[in-house]
Amino acid sequence: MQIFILTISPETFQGPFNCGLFQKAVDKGIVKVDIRNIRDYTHDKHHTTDDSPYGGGAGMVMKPEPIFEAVETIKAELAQQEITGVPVILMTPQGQLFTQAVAQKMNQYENMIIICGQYEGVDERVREHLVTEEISIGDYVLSGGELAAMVVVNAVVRLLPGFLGSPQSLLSESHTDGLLEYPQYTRPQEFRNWAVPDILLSGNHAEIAKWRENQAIIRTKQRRPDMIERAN
Ligand code: 6GU
Repeated sequence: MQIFILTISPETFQGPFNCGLFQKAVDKGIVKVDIRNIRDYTHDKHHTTDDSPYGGGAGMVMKPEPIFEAVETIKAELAQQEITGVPVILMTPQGQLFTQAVAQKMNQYENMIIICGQYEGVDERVREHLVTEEISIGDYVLSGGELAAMVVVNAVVRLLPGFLGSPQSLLSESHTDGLLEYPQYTRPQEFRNWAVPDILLSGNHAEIAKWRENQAIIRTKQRRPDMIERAN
């Protein structure tokens, strides 16, 4: 998978993409991340990426020209490798809510371009004529789309084959089947007088599976009744 990220703040991405499992995935060639500075696609002396809104009002709006030029440059590079139809995703609090189902859909993309919105937003012509999807990570406002892009990229990339040591863990984790995950325990069997549930030590795999399913349902009912309504 190849992910292009357009941002006015490329430094922000240094931490999350350069350590741990993500770095390993890059080293293994599972994912390639190409972070590009939108400023590099400006042509004025001050490398202007934003301007005040027409009609007045507070804040700044991202200008369309550098964003179009950045996306068109990447598309032209990809077209040389006969790659076309690349999704262009805008990170914005106005977008579709990002869920595990959306992560699974995006996990199928071979290539994608992610634009990190900033300030009060981006010029509407970017949404109308360049972007194919808009994504929000939740009902709150961040100062920029960068953190949201990191969240999305992490959730999508960890689903790629070869990312996780034991891919079976993807099957039982929270949100995959519309439920929260059951409680997990590891050694020691007794810690400060708190014991691991007997059933987990029984070796009876059918009973353990039943217990876990039950726990997942109880837990989801208690914490996320909204999810129970949607689960079957
Ligand atoms: Cl994608 N961007 C910003 N700026 N704020 C957000 C968001 C995105 N998703 C939730 N809040």
